[in-house]
Amino acid sequence: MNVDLLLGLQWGDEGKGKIVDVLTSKYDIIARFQGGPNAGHTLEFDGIKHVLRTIPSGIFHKNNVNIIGNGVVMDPVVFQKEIEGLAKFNLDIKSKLLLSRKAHLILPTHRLLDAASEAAKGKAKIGSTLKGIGPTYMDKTGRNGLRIGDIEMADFQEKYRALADKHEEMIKFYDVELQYNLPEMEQEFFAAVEELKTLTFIDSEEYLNKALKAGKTILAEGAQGSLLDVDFGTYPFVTSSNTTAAGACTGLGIAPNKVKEVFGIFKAYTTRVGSGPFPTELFDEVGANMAKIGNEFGSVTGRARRCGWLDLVALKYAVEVNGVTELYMMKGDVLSGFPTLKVCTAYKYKGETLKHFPYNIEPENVEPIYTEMKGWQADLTGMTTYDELPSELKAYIEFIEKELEVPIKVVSVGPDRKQTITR
Ligand code: 2SA
Ligand code: MG
Repeated sequence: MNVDLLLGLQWGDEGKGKIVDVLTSKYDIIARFQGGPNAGHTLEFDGIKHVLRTIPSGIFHKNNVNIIGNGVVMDPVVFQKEIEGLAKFNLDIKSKLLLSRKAHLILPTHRLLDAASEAAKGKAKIGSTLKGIGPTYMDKTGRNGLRIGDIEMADFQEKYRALADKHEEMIKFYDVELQYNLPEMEQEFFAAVEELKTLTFIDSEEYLNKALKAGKTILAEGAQGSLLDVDFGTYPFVTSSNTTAAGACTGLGIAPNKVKEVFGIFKAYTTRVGSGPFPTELFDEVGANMAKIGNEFGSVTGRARRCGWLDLVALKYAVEVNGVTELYMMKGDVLSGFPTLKVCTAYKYKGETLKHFPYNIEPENVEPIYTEMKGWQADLTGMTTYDELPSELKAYIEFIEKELEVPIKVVSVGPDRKQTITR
C-alpha cells in the first residue's frame, strides 16, 4: 500500500498546491486524477510564486515523476502556456512529466459551449471558470470525447472535425450571443497539439500499478474541493468530476485497497468562488477583512472569493466521504487579530438541529449554529513550532479535532514552504 491522497475538503482553494509541494520530496510519483485547468495550485518558494494548472505540483522537485492521469481533462492550449511558463526553471519536463493516453482533450468548442451554457442560464449560472470542463466531461460520459491517445491515431483530424462541427450546432442551439473566431482558436489548438506530441504519452494505469509493485510511492493530488464533487457537492453548483477520494481510484486506475493515508486540507475559515449555497458566508466587514487579509482572489479567474466562518458540519461530511486520516489546517495566520471567532457546529434546518450535511443547504432552509471562541492577536508567520502558537489557536485546533475525530497534523502559518508547522 503506497498510495496516499491529498484532497481539498471545502470548495477549493484550501492551499493544496503548497502542501503537495511540501510533501513531494517524500514520494516517487505525483499524479493528478481529475479536473483540468479550472485548478490553480499556487506554490511559493525562494521568493517565487508560481501557479500550476494541469501539471502536478511535484514538477519543481528533482527526483520524482509527475503524471496527468486518465481522469483529468486537458486543454493543449492552456497546457502549452503552462509549459512555456516553466521554461525559466530549467526543469527536465520531458522526463519528469508523463501524460495518460486516456485523459480527455478540451477542444476550443468545449470552451465555447461552456460560455454558451453559462450565458443561457442567466441568473442560475454555476459560476464556471469557463475552461470547458463541464462540456468535456459531458462528452466523456456521453461517449463522444477525444482523448490524448487519439492524437497518435491516423484519423485524429477527422474525429476532431466531426466533434467540433457537432459542437457548433449545439452552440447555435443555445441561442446566445458569443463573439469568437473558431479558425483562429483551432490554429492555436493544433499548434499546441503538435507541441504536446513532443511529450511522453503512457498507459498510466499500467505505469502506476507497475510502479506500486516495484515499491514506489505515489501521492495523488486532488483539485477543487469535496463540496464541488459532482456526486457529493452542492449540486448543481459543482464541478463535473469526482473530487473526493474515490475519484483517485477511477482517475488513475488504482484499486481502493492500495490507498493508505488520506490527507484532508482545509482552511481555518471557509471560502467559495462561483455561485451556490454557503451557509456560513459573511456579508459584513468581518468577511471583507478575511478576504483582504487572506488575499482571497481566484488564482485562475481572479474572481473575489466569498468568505465565511469555518463550517464543521460540511467539514465532517467531507472527512467521512473521503475517509480522511490526517488533517492539514491552512491559513491560520489570516485569522490573527479577530477578537472572537465563530465555528459552525450544527445547522438549524426547518426547525430541527442537524449535525449532518443535508440534501438542500439553500439559505432559506439552513441557519448555522455557532460556537464562539476567543481569537488570538499574535502574528503567526514567523512561528516554527507548535509550542510557540498562541493558546487560543491551540484551543481552536483542539476543538476542531475533537469535533471531526481526526488529528490535525499540520498547521500552515504562511504561504511559503518554510511556514509549515508539523505536529
Ligand atoms: P467549472 O470551471 O465548470 O469546473 O466550475 C464549476 C464550479 O466549480 C468552481 N470551481 C472552483 N472553485 C474553487 N477553486 C477551483 N479551482 C482551483 C483549485 C482554485 C483556483 O483547485 O484550487 O482557481 O485557485 C475551482 N474550479 C472550479 C467554480 O467556481 C464553479 O462554482
Ligand atoms: Mg487554488
